[in-house]
Amino acid sequence: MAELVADFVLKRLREWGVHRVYGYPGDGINGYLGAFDRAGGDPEFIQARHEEMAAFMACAHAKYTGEVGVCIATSGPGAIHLLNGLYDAKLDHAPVLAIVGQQKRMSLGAEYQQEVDLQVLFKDVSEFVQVCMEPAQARHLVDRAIRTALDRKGVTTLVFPNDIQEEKAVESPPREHGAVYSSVGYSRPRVLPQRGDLERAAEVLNAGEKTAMLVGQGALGAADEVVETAELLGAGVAKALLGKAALPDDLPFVTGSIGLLGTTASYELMSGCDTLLMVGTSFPYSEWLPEEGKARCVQIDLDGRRVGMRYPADVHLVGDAKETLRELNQLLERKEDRSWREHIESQVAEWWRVVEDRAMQDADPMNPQRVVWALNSHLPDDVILAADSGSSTNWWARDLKVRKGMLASLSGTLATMGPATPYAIAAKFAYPHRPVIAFVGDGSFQMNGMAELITVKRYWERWQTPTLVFCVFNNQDLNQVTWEQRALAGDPKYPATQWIPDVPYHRVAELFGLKGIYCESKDAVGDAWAEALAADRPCVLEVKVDPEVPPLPPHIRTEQAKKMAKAMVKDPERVGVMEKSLRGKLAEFKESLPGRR
Ligand SMILES: Cc1ncc(C[n+]2csc(CCOP(=O)(O)OP(=O)(O)O)c2C)c(N)n1
Ligand SMILES: [Mg+2]
Repeated sequence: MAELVADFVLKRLREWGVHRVYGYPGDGINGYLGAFDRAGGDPEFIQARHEEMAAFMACAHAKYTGEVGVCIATSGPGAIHLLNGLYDAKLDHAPVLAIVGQQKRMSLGAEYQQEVDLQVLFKDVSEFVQVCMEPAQARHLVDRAIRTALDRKGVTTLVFPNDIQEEKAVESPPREHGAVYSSVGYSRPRVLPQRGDLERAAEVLNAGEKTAMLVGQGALGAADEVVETAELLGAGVAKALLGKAALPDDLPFVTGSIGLLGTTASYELMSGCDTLLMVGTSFPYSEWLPEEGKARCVQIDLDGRRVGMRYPADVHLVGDAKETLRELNQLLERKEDRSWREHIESQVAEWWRVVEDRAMQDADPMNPQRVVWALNSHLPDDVILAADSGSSTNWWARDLKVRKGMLASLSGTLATMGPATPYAIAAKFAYPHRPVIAFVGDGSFQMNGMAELITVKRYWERWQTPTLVFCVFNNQDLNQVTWEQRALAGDPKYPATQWIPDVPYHRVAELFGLKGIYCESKDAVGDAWAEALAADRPCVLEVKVDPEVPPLPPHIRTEQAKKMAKAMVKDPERVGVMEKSLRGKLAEFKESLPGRR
């Protein structure tokens, strides 16, 4: 059979190094389904349960590998389902290509069945969106879409009416006016600031006496350089969530996460510093950065649009984190007075004591912090971690000690529910020999995670090692929001919106032929982790945890404490919450609890 447009597109993807496309079928992409069959598994169509999950998987592929992730969905409803996953990629700057079907060209504009104006719909999420109306267009559209996704670190979308997918392919356009000849290939440039700007940055940093560094996902792969900078400046280093794996947590000057989900050490670092060096991060919450005017600031970002956006910078450096730090380090003088550094290191040591202390406190039936703390001594060297959005993200961010060589990601900016399960699956496809662990709330697991276990059931036996653990935090609550209601709105927990039904998640896993482990005992949770990680198949480790343990921010503002106190008057869980809050050494809460002044 003559090669069709869909065959040609898949061949072109292969030439771009794309070997896997996450998707869900529909007649809007019939032409592609046949082409995947003819492509003999390269690229391979990986069937998710839902298009949004396919988009999360493509996004996770991009986040964990740095390559472009690709997903495909049918016209109308399938395309619409992709969007949340694509926005996750857009907001976290992950290169993803979405291929979507559309009705036949001759029906467009006729309010035809499943006809949605996809170019308009995908315009906001995409750096580049085009409809392929003619076979000769396919070549440059694929090249342009992938190159744009990689270069802009964002989403691109190609819409293919279903009849064009089955037209005869045109490898090389006719040699005539209007023809376009594009090629496969992209080389990431070496981006460096001007010498004079590096010198200005060095002046600021050398003059600082108490330097704080904040690193984000832009610093992934630049650990050696970040460590050298921190050593020279006597600085402490905090990490934005997407930069969790940028530096190991066993370094004594790494203060860990920052912000609401952050550590007390990061809070100290930011509130006490006189100089701030931001590297590859657009951490959004300015209230966790130094007060305006309190610190001089140097910011390094690869994208010039994002420099000077979060904290007023004195020197705005546009450049690659690794390369720029290398140059900068040569201009830095080693800070002889190490007292600030020693202060930060003592804060870090104190923080880890607090974490352990909080994790050891009793709760009913189990303290979720204990679950995470116990994992630290079982974390395999080359593990890949994923987190969802919920209260367990707090523990994932604060309590988990990543080491060199590990990878970690989540929906950092969109903070959507639902990504952990598909992220973990995509991690396993990208690195089938590495262990993968996902932290998932019961709300998220009900929302979509459970269904994706069916995807795991389908594929797991092909992975070189079966180690894939979904740790499901069963608290029968949409807990993160319950706490936000209390602390931000001053409202009590409202069971009609917050409570969720109990489901035996470990048994669901067993029904699907996977392993299920249930644990509600703090003394057994270490062994449960060991068993899950040693299992001969993917595993759901269901942990029954207490929703009344507060996901404490590192610093409680008076306003929040007052709201909490107001919420507590009518809260159905007030007794437990108050008791556990006090146990958590929540002095600030204690001061304003009802009955106290
Ligand atoms: C798609 C989506 N819907 C709603 C929210 C708001 N939200 C954030 S966390 C959360 C609760 C998640 O509950 P669960 O997964 O059970 O985790 P928990 O907080 O209980 O640990 C909700 C509803 C969101 N971030 N994304
Ligand atoms: Mg929950």
